[in-house]
Amino acid sequence: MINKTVEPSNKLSFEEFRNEVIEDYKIAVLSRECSLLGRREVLTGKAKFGIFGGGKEVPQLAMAKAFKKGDWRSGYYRDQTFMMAIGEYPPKHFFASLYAHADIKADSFSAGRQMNGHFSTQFINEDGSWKNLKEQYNVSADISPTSGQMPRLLGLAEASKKFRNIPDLDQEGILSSNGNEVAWGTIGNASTSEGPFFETINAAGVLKVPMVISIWDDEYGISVHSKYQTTKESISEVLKGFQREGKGSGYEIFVVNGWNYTQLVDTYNKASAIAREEHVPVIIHVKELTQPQGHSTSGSHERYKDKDRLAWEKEHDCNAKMREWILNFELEDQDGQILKFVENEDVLKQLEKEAKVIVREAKKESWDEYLKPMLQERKELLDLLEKTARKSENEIFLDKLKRELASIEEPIRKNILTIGRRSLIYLRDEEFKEKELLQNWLKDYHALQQPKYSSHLHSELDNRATNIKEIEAEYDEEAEDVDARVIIRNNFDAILGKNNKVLIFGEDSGKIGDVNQGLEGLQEKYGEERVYDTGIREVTIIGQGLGMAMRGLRPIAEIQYLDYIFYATQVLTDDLATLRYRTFGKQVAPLIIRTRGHRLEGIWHSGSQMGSLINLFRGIYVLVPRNMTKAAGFYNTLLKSDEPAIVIENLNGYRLKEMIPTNLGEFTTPIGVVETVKEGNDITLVSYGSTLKLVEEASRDLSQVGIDAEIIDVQSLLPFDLEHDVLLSVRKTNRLVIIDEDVPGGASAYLLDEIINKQGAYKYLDSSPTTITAKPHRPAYGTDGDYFSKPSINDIFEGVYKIMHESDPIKFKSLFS
Ligand SMILES: Cc1ncc(C[n+]2csc(CCOP(=O)(O)OP(=O)(O)O)c2C)c(N)n1
Ligand SMILES: [Mg+2]
Repeated sequence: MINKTVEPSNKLSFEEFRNEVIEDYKIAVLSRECSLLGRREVLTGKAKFGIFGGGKEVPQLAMAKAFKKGDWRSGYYRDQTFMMAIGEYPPKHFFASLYAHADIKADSFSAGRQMNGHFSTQFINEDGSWKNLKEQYNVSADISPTSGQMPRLLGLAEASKKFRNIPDLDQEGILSSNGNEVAWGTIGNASTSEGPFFETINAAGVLKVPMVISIWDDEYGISVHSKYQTTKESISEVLKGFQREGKGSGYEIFVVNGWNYTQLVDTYNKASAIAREEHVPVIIHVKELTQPQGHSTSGSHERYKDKDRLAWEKEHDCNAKMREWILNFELEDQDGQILKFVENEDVLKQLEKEAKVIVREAKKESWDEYLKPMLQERKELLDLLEKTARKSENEIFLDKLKRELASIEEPIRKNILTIGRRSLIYLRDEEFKEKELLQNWLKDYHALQQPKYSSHLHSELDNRATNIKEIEAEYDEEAEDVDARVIIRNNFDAILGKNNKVLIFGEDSGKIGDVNQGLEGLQEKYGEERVYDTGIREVTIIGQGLGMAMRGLRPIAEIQYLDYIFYATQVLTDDLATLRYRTFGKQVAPLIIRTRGHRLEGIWHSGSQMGSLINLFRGIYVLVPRNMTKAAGFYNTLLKSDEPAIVIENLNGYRLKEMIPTNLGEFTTPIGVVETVKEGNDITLVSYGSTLKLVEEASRDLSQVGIDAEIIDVQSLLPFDLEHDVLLSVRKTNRLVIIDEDVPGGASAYLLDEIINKQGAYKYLDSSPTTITAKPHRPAYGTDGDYFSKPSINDIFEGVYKIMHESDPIKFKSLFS
C-alpha cells in the first residue's frame, strides 16, 4: 500500500523521518507500559490511586512535536505521554509520583504532594529568582477540578501578547522571545461542559491570544456518555460560531481523529504556526480516542460500555493504529524503490519487549529509592525501642509495639511515628536516659518530616511579604486633605510609572479608570495594554492574572465588588492558593487581587464575607485596610514580594478625606501587623475595615460613661498579628471584644481562636471574650436594612457595656431592666 498522505518534512531525509516515527512509537509504547504497570501497583496496594494516559498517546506525540522551548502548557491528568515526549517524565519519575515519594528530587512535580498525573516543571530557582523560561518547557502545575486549568491558560497566553506589545517588558531576557510562546491547553471532552471552559473560550477569542486548546475526546467522562454532556454530542460542532472567517477575528478550529498520526502531526504544526505567528487562538478537537483501562484505578469500564463499544475501542486504540500504520507504510522514492519503516513486525515486537523491561526496571528502582530511607528510619526507631524496652517496667508492651513495627514489610512514616508515639504512653511514669533518647529522636524525626507535607504554603524566602518592613507615609508641611481615591490613584500612577510589568485590568478599570476612579486617567497615560477593561467574567479575570503572574509579570486583577468574587472562588482556592504548596515552592504566581467591599448594603452588596474567604484562601494573604493610605501601602508592600494577596478596599472610603503622602509608591503597610488606633485600659476592642469607624464612634460614647477602650485594627486577616500585639493589649485590659460585620462564626470566630488559643489570651481574661457580629442572614438593603442586619454603634456600645456591667454592676448599671 502506498501511503500518499505522508509527506516527510522536506528538512528530513526518509531515514530521519523513519527514526522520528519509531522514536515516537517507542514513547507511546513506553507510556502505555507505564499505565499498565501503574495500575497493577495500585491494585496490589503499593500506591493509593492511579489515573493514566492510556488511549491518548498518539495525539500527545504530535502536540509535543509542536511544543517549543519557552512554550506553556495548562492541562490535565491525561497528558502523561506528552510529558514523556518532551523529556520531563521518565518512567522512574512516573512511579515516584505514583508512590507519593515525598522528595522533590524523586518527584520534581510536587514532592509527592499531588496525586499522580498532575504534572509541572519548575519555574523558580532556590533563591526565588526566575529560571530562564525561554529555554525550558513550561508546564503549569495541574489541579484536579475538571476544567480548572482553563482560566490560568488564558493568562499564560495573554502574557505572550503583553511581551509582544509592551516595549522592554523582558529586560532580563529570560521571560519571553517577543511573545512567540504558545500556551497549550488540554481538556477532556466531558470537562468542556464546565463553565470555566466556555468562559475561557470566549475570553481568548476576544483577547486574541496565542492559545491552542486540545480536547481529548473519548466520548466519556468517567461513565457518562457524550450524549449527556455535550449538545449535538460534539464540542467542535457547538463551537462552530467561533470559527474565524478568513483573517477575521475568532478561532481556527480543527477536527482530527486521535489515531491518525500523520494528520495529527500536520494539524499540530499548523495550529502552532497560527497561534505563534498570528496570535490567533486555535481549538483542536481530537476525536475517536479510547480509555483502554477505563477512567482510573477506581473502576473498570466494562461496567458502562457495551460490547460493541469495547470492540470499537480495541480496534481504534491509537497505539494499535499507529503500529498498524508503521507496519503497512510504504513510500516509493524517486528511483522507484519502495521505502518502509520496518522490515517486519519483529522489529516492533523487539521494541515493545524492551519497553516492558525498561518500565519494570524503572518501577523497581523507584520503589527501592522510595522505601530505602524509611527502612533506615525504622531501624533507628527499633534500636531505640529495644534499648528503652530493656530498661522499662512496661517491657512486654514495648516489645509488642516493636514486633508490630518490625513485622511491617514496607513501613511508611505513618507506621514509624504511630508506633513511636504510642510507646511514650507506656513510658509516661518512667525516667531514664534511653527514654529521653527515644523522646528526642521522635521529636526530631517528627520535626524533620512535617515540612515535607506542610512547607511552602507561603514563601519561605527572604523577600516574603511578611518580611517587608514598614515604610511610613510621609507628608509635606502643607499636605492637603484629598478625596481618598486620589491617594489610591496617584499611588497606582507611581507604581505603573516605575514598574512596566505591572498591569491593571478588570470590569470598568480601563476607560473610566474603575467605578470609583481609583485609576482615573491611567489608561490614557500608560496605554491599553497596561490599564484595561475586561468582560464581565470574574473566573477568567483571575485566570488572566494567575497565568500572567506565572510568567513573571505583576498583574493586579480587579474584582469589581467583593460579593462577586464567589464566581472566581474555585480558581482562587483550588489554583492560586495552592500553587506554591502543590509545587513545593517551584512555581509561584504573585497575583494581586484588588477589590472593594465592606459595610455596604444589600443581599449581594454587603462586602462582608471575610470568614468564607479566610477559610478558602489559605495560601493567599487577605488584607483589609481601614483607609486608602493603608490600602496603597499594601500594594507597595506586595510588589516588593512575590506572594499572592487580595486587598479589600472600603467602598465607602473613596470620598472620605485623607492627607496625601509625598512618598507615593514607596511607603508600605506591613503584612501580619495590627495597629492600635486608640489606647485604653478597660477593654480591648478588635475590628477592621469600615466597621472600625463605628467602633471608634462607640468608644467615644463609652468614654462618656467612664469606659476606656483600647481599639486595635486587624488590617491583615491572613496572616493575623504575627507579633501577638493583641495579647499585650489583653494582658493590660483583661477583656476582649471582637467586632465584625461578617456572620456569627465567620471571621470573628477565627480571630477569637487566634487570640484566645494561639496567642494564649485566655490566661489573662477577667470576662468572657465576646463577638459582636452581623445577623446570620444576608444584609437587607437600605439604611434600616443595614441597621438591623449589621452591628450598629448601639450594638457595639451595649455589647461592651454589658461586659463592664457584669464586672461592676454598681458602677455600670444595667441599661435595660
Ligand atoms: C469539578 C470536578 N467535578 C468532578 C470531578 C471528578 N472527575 C474527575 S475526571 C472526571 C471526568 C472527566 O472526563 P473528561 O473530561 O472527558 O476526561 P477524560 O478522563 O475522559 O480524559 C470527573 C467527573 C472533578 N475532578 N472535578
Ligand atoms: Mg473523556
